[in-house]
Amino acid sequence: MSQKYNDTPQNKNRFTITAALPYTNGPIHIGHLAGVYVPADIYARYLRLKGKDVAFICGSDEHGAAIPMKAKKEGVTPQEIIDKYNGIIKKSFEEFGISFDNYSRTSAKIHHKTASGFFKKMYEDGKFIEEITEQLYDEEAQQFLADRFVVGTCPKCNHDGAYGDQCESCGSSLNATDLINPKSTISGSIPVLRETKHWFLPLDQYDTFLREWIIKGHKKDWKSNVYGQVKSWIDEGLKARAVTRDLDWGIPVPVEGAEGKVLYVWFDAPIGYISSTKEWAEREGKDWEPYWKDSRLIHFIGKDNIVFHCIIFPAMLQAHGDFILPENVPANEFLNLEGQKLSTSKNWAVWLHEYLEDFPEKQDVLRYTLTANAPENKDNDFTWKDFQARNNNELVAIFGNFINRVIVLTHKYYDGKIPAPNTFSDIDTQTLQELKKYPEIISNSIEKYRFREASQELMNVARLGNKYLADEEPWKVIKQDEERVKTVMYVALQIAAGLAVLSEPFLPFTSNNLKKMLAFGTLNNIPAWNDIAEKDVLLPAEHTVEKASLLFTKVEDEEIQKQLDRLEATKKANQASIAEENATVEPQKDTITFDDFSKLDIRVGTILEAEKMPKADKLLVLKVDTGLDVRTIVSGIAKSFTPEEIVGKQVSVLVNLAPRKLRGVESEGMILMTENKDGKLVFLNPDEANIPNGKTIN
Ligand code: B3M
Ligand code: ZN
Repeated sequence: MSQKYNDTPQNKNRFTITAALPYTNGPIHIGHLAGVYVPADIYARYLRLKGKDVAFICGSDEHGAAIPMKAKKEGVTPQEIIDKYNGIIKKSFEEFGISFDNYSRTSAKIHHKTASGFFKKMYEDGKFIEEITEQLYDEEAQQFLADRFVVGTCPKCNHDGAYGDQCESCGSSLNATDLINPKSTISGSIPVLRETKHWFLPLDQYDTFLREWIIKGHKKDWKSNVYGQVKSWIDEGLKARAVTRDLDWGIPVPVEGAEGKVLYVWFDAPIGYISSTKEWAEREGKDWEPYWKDSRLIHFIGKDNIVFHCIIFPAMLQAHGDFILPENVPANEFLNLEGQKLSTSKNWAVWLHEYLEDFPEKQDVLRYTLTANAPENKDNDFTWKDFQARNNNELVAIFGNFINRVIVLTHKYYDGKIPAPNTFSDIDTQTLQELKKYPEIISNSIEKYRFREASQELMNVARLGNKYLADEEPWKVIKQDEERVKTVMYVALQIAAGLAVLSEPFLPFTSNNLKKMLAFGTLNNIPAWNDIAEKDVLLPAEHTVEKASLLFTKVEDEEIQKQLDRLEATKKANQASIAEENATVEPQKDTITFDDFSKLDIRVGTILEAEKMPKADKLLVLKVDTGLDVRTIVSGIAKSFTPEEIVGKQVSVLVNLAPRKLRGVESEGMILMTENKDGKLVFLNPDEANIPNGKTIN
């Protein structure tokens, strides 16, 4: 049966842009900025310049298990934690020019009320399943375990550190009871199962809706990384998810018989977008409702949040019934730092508040570097060398250099007063025509969420100006033909004005400085985005510009070295602590010759069958296709794997080990294994490399 849904607003000019609400359990780093906030800000600023009606919404995510955990670690109250990090995060956003219309907090009254109301409506409309189920319970800590309170092996990808609600390695959303070998992160103990009542969102009932909306609908224009993930989750089959938790930190479940229970953080957090919109509208004397009922809703997030924004929140919105669905969710991949995954716990990050201590006034340089190198379609790497190169070779040498030459010469020749042009040459006309194309070129990229491309097109505007000056050489021509120079400087100044406007979404501080230098404030008609294509004159003759000041300054090698040294020190500190952890590593065995080694015949094989050895709790009897034959191998892995989960797996097999009888079954080889941190066995398998059975390993 087809289901009605609403993702096509009447009003095409109203936009509700949300950026993921950061957890207030730590400050934010370049990965957050690159993945979510800079692209969202470019988009919002751009739309405002195009005259659209924009609500750019964010706020702190102050619930969830991570907050009380952090509080415990620091020996303070959860309230102190959220106040501290909300302050730091909010300040970082302001300092980097992220132009939210509103930055709220999920601890705000208005949010508690909105989220409670949302739950209540769904509850009253019978959208939840109320069920007593067995959940993981930590007997030592006397607490139910979900989300970050429990880790274990991901049932989908085998990653060891999966959390009770999500595996950060493969992105799957999980129920805590799905985890293999769960362990409490509070006490380290193995949880038991205990009964408790919860409210579940039956996601399986939204299968048809999600298929129609995302798969049959027009969502093929979503980024392929987003669409692909979502489609495969839907195809795998969705399960009901508990939207309440046994926890004392969060929004109380607003129904009777729910004492001691709160809303699951991923239930309340996205509703935070609505609460934040309400808070903003109230302050501005506006009506919030059109922004959630007749508006183009765009969610900017990182890839680990895709399932929540493309499946769970839309299912909630659909169940609630009053609201519009997102038009797009342009999630980014992850940013690495100098080749390694950013990590808060390993302090492998560039923290925004620290960056500004070393590079005050260079907010735009970071914004630009992160945009030019954004992890749009694949994970990407931030390196300090690239940062230096982007600054010195592009911002200083192209953008800054062009503007500086224009302003300095305008003062040198005309005391800052723009000269009236004479007849335009072909080059002049072509150059001015070229400039006119850029608003559309840049718009096209931004509207497709291709911010890297857009930032390069912006730089091409500066390149256009630079090339024009280099070709026309006003500093030489001035000696022979003063009249010609007037025209050249006039044309160059039009390009400078274009740059001032077009750079605003990307480089807001620079754009502002440049507008001041060009004395935009004293113009009768301040150029707008569309004017660059539509008007012949952006800066009229006789208009006086201010004195030149440098828009960008060089980043020296020593400054970069300082950052690299700092990271090197972090690496050393991390290695030292790993060495400590691994102090029990077995010593190396005696040296063997190559001939000794080459006696081992190790091959790739596939496990065809597996069953438990009767009356032996450690042993599995396997049938393995070695490429040479199908043989029986007895393996002591029953504690780490069930027979079902290993059938079909490719493994490394030592095939020429002398056969040996184990409990009466002859074993004709050995599967190579190792142990992970938690003592679980893992295969040394060629994993997904799709190698033919029988290939030798050497
Ligand atoms: N706080 C998760 C994150 O920072 C989460 C986003 C909420 S958006 C509604 O990854
Ligand atoms: Zn996983």
